[in-house]
Amino acid sequence: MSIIDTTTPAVPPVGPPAEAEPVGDGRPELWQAARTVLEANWSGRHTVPSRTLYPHQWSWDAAFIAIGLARVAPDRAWRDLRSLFLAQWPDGRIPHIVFDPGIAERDYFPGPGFWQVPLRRPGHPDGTGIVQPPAHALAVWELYQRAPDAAGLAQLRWFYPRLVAAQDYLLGRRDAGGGGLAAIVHPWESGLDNSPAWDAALAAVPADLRVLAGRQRHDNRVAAVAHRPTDEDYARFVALALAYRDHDYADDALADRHGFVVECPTFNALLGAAERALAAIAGVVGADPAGHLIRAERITRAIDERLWNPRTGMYHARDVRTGRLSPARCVNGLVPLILPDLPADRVAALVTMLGSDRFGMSAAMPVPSYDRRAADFDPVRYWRGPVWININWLLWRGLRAHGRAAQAEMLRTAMVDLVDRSGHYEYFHPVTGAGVGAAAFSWTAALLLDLLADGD
Ligand code: 9WN
Repeated sequence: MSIIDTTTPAVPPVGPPAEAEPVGDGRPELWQAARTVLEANWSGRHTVPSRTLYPHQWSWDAAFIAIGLARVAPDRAWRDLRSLFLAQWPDGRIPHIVFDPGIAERDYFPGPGFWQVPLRRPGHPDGTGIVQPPAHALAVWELYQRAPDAAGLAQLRWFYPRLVAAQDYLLGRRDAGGGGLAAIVHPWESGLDNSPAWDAALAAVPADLRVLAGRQRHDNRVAAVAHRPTDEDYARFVALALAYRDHDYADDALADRHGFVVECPTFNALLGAAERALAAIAGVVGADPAGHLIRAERITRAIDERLWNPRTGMYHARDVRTGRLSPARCVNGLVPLILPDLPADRVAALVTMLGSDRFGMSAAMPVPSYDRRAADFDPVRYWRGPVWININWLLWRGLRAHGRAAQAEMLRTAMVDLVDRSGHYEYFHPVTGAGVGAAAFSWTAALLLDLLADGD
């Protein structure tokens, strides 16, 4: 079967609340506000993360959005995820952005003209040539569980081979280190784009500002300069994307020729979680779950062997080119908690780290993106300190997976309170809780629906 399919089922609106809908954990206004954000961010083809800052469809955003939409409009959620998978490459990769042809090139940089993906065909949406964390199998399984009807089963059958192809790509062509993990070739692939986790590896990439000449950053025009990556880092981002593009998005000999080849703990934890979700999906669609479970166990083992630092008591990104672990203590090193087969001593260490003064999880504040004690902790620059709801949602699921019910509930409540107080922002100041980045941000609204429904 071809993995490319251009059928477009009808698109149901989010619409008014259904009779059976949860009431939103006693906060109906917050529930309704989240629904309104998602309705406003529907472009007609897919949900955009933000109308101003991110006017196309993003890959891991689509997964988190589907998890929330599943609570109020499962048909819309399926449609949204399909829009992403229609841009899947023949080699299985899912582009990190699917472009809306109705949005002008100047309204997002780097747009389709920059990426020049050699895949254009009628009815096939344009995307980029890089990926984002593989959260989609998890979303598909969540979605089916919320609506396990005949239509849901048909969707599972449609998604299963495509999800398998995406995993095969990551575990095959992207195993640049040969240790059973997927490597990312660009910080944008991590989803935690500007994290200090990449600083050591990025230091080897020249920050040549000339690469920005004749190119206009869009982010700095709609968001505060102090919140966004510096021009030096942006020059590195652009140079890396150009280098990968100019090798035709090929993945051979990456460690020898590409400037950034890194194994991220969060990316790989989601890769392992995806295999577990695929095992569950396989069980429903009549495929064999065994291979997925074997792969899931292997990934957990590889994360533990390659990314654990016994001195810090947490996981760190590994630079495949040098073999070194990043010295930075970043939140991506705590997300492997979502893996149910993580060894008990590792779970205990990660939970201790979450509660330590470095991350300071409390009833008053979810977990920041970076070590609060680090000299370069920055409460407003993105991924270098602020609080993100998607990462905290994963940590919440991880705490639950390991029987830490009280801490999980504390984290859930802290997230709900934060958004109630400050709004559906892209991210939050880790001390004051003020909203930062884009307002009316889709995954914050979507995951809020899931968190509120869970409270019901
Ligand atoms: C680049 C859309 C995306 C998120 C990423 C976040 C940010 C893009 C950007 O926005 O990245 O992909 O322009 O900064 O870092 O996690 O998926 O919400």
